[in-house]
Amino acid sequence: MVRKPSPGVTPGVTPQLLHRPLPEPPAGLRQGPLREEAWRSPLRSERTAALLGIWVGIAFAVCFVTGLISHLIQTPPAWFGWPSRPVNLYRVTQGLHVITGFAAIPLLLAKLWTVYPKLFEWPPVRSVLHGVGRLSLLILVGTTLFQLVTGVLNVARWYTPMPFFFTTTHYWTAWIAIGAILVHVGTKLAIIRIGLSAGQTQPAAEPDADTPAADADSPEPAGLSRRGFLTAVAATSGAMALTTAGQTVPGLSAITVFGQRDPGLGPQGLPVNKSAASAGVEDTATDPAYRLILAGPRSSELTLAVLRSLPQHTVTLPITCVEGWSATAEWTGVRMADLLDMMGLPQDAEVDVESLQEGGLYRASVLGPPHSRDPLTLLALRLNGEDLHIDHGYPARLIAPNRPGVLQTKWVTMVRAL
Ligand SMILES: Nc1nc2c(c(=O)[nH]1)N[C@H]1C(S)=C(S)[C@@H](COP(=O)(O)O)O[C@H]1N2
Ligand SMILES: [Mo]
Repeated sequence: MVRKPSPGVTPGVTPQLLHRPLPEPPAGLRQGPLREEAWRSPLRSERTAALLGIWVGIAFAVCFVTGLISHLIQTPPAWFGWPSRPVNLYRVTQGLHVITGFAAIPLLLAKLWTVYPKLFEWPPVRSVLHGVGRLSLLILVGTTLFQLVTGVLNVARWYTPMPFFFTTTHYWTAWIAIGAILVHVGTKLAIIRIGLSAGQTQPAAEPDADTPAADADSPEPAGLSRRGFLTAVAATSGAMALTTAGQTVPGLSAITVFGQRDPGLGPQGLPVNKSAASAGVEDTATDPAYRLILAGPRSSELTLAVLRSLPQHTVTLPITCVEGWSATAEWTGVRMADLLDMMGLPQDAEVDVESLQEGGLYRASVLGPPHSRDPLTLLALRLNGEDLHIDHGYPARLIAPNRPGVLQTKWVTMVRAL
């Protein structure tokens, strides 16, 4: 569509250049997939594309928001606060993140299948503007596929194909992807509206009926109907969601295929991501010389025996890994608020909780309000009625409500005022 210039305004040179039709390439090139009649599957209707687009768009929106929440919790800017209750909130947001991500895979693939003949559009480039539009689709397709592939690789803990730091890359690519999605939806609004109304204008949209189908662009196919196709895609997506959810939704673990952890499997009935051996803390964690160092206005060093003699509290809290698995357990230990008291710190102090681990991204975590003062936040010594297994952080680990697993520091040896 060429816009009429408003009176008195000379249209700029640039818009003219952008819209000017380019010469058609030689017709002899119109071979194979570029032939006029090469793509005729009536399943690829505008309505199918619009509906799949809406579904995959919803999945990506949920993924984006929940991913952003997880990112903000882990690297909180000054304006951001995350509550310590409800204790399962992060479990829900991060569970949704991973489940909708997996559910989006068949949706995105189906969507790409319905539109990929457009790759072979003729002429390939009609104008400069058309060319830019086509290039922008590369960004859309590239980033959305990239997010799903890297997300799955991270859940599978397979880092070989990712020669970059997953977390940062996945985060920034999400912004590009969501931007590309918004631009795409903006440019397609008119087509989406037509595609969606096409199905509503004709009442007899029964796929098996003899009457021609509702879509304007092509007749109902003899084989798989459009409704059948959409049902199959939705069912596949639902199956992906259900077989992923078992790592966090109790009762679904029997049908888990894509979850990497079974919430009930592992020492003391709880999965382990980082073992004591891989963290290099087997010797220091079992050393009788172990001390918990409290470094604040009042500093002290506590032996394990002293820690055990302090008032003990038992809480039921989940470990919720950013990778989507979660499992609830019963933890017993010393309240962090009591330790802050001993250190001479106010209830809303911010502290660094450091482990015996010498390197590694998750060797320490910052604990601030409201989690630091929450009575459910413990330096746990026991798990499900036994001393902590060494892989769960013996002799002492942090457990706080509504907090990502990466911030539940194991093998804690120091609480330091910040
Ligand atoms: N010191 C230390 N603590 C750590 C980690 C780590 O790598 N080092 N990993 C964290 C991650 S990613 C998770 S999900 C939880 C898992 O706790 P669990 O092994 O007891 O289930 O521990 C957290 N605590
Ligand atoms: Mo984790």
